[in-house]
Amino acid sequence: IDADVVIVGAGPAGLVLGNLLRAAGIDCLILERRSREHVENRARAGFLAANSVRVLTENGLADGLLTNGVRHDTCAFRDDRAEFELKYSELGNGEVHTVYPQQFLVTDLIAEFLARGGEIRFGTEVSSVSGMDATVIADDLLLRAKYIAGCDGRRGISLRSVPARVFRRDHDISWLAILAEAPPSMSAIGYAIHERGFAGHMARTSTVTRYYLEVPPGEDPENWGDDRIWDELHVRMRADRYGELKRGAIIERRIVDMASRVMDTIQRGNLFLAGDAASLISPAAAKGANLALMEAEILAHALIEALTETDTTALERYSADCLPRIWRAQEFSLWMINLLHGPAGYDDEAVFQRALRDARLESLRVSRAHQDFFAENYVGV
Ligand code: RFL
Repeated sequence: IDADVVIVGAGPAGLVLGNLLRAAGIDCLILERRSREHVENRARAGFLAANSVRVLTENGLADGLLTNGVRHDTCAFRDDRAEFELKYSELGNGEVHTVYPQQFLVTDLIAEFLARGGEIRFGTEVSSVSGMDATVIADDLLLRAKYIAGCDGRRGISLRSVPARVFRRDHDISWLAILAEAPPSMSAIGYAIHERGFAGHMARTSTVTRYYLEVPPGEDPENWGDDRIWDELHVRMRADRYGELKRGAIIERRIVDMASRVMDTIQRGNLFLAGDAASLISPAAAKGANLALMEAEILAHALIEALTETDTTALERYSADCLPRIWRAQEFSLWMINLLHGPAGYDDEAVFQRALRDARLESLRVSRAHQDFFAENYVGV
């Protein structure tokens, strides 16, 4: 045996799992194909839901987050009729987000995992995993474990070793995900619905802001120079009416396709999937990293019971525990997609869909019950 638990992937899922296992004294090894520097600089998510902050705080993983994270409690919706804000800390369950860029969290989690005596092999690519005999092949080396956690993300290898019914939906919507070296332009999360397509604004730090622009599927990000991006954001965010955008250098532009994937089981023998390997969710509701943390916590408790009390009940029902939560997040994410987008064109179907979207937005503007529903699902998992 090389380790009780081998974890494939040092993203949020694998690192939270590893830290919780180390806190219980379990011997575990993380295999990561990228370098430490690469994963510590990979900017992705930023919005941590209340449950994620609880998981991190309860397990001694929140020092950086509590010092440098920023509380976020309001979002604003704009369309050609009006702008309205929802202060979700006063709606639903009264929860808020904490904005803490994912690369900072990953950096903290790596340091803490190593401090807890864990081992990470960076630059180590796993080419196959088997849940039936609990083995991993990494860089031509065969490693044996009692359990394997597949936390290797959306394009990882682990999910291919779990025979499952796979439900996949491509929403035929793409976003250009932009990181700008510019302070946030508004205090709220901004969602702009526009006939030219959706635009979004999300604070990251006092000097970096994430923006999104809906673009045609298959678009080449290189078609979007800095000026074109800012001009398009200006139009869609209706900056003339609601306030100028603070411009700066664009430091990242990439295409993110709205897609969902759910597998009807996320375990096979002694292999368990967590995070994007277990399910893929569109970024429309910012749920991906939060689901990863939720699953990592559930899996950690189940593995600890199995390894320290030889009780495998929780492990056996791992999929059954996670899947209803995954489906709820998927459902809300699709609801957000339908709130923020409408097809272009003037045929009956396109006009009909946009009218439904406008009605949905109007209902959110005027109905307290609808706002409570939104807040509960937006910040909850
Ligand atoms: P990760 O973070 O992808 O980590 C997987 C790790 O596995 C490694 N790996 C392998 N290692 C060894 N051998 C192999 N064969 C391997 N194959 C892969 C990879 O190098 C990597 O280090 O998955 P994890 O841990 O499941 O975490 C998931 C989150 O990263 C993801 O859900 C979020 O980033 C999604 N997401 C967002 N989620 C939110 O909750 N809120 C947000 O605001 C948000 N914004 C975003 C996002 C994702 C984005 N992109 C680029 C996909 C914004 C963007 C632009």
